[in-house]
Amino acid sequence: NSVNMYNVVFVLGGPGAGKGTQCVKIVEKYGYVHLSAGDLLRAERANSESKYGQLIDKHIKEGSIVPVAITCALLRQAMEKSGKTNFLIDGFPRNKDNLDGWNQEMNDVANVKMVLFFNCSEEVCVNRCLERGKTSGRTDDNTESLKKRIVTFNNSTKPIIEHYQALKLVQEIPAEKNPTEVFEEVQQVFEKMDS
Ligand code: UP5
Ligand code: MG
Repeated sequence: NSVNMYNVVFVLGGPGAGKGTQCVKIVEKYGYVHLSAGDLLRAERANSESKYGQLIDKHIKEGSIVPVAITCALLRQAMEKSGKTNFLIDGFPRNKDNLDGWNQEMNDVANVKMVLFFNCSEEVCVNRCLERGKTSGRTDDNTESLKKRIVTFNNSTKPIIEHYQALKLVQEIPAEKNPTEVFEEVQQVFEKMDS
């Protein structure tokens, strides 16, 4: 029987809010497995055997959202392969399609314990991504893609955060200070959670 095999913390926030940066710190201190949906999609795009490469490439450049069947399958595979039970799922679910698909596929095996929301102004988000774009090689760290990523976050992802707020699952973290200071707040949330 596999009921609630997995514990999941969703990690959300605008592009460049610091999701990935903070997840690394959480892994170091609390021993979760970090799965970035964006990283999994980029790896899938890079796999020449994949039939989804072009589709993923287009969505990433356009800042739009890949169909949930693809993303959720990548997440589930990574979860199963890890052999672990506690996961930080970074950058997912981003829209209603993601949320519905996740619930359909994962409700029986995964328990969403909390949603961390890194709250960061558009201006700071965009500046961080543009700075990173000088060296990241990411096809979406440019002004044009960033405009679209911000629109998608505001229109599609914010309602998902609100959905989880109504379920009292959201922990909102101010994300504009330096990474160490942001992590101070993150730790407070995790200490509360474990006690
Ligand atoms: N930085 C981080 N924290 C800082 C701080 N406190 N102070 C100063 N600088 C800070 O950080 C971004 C940059 O800012 C880095 O240079 C970092 O050093 C610095 P990072 O930790 O990488 O932020 P993060 O929130 O992870 O930013 P990311 O760009 O990864 O966010 P996105 O949500 O835009 O990207 P993601 O990879 O999740 O998704 C990319 C695309 O994939 C999406 O647009 C979409 O097209 C697709 N996608 C889906 O379709 N479905 C999914 O489920 C997921 C993704
Ligand atoms: Mg990231």
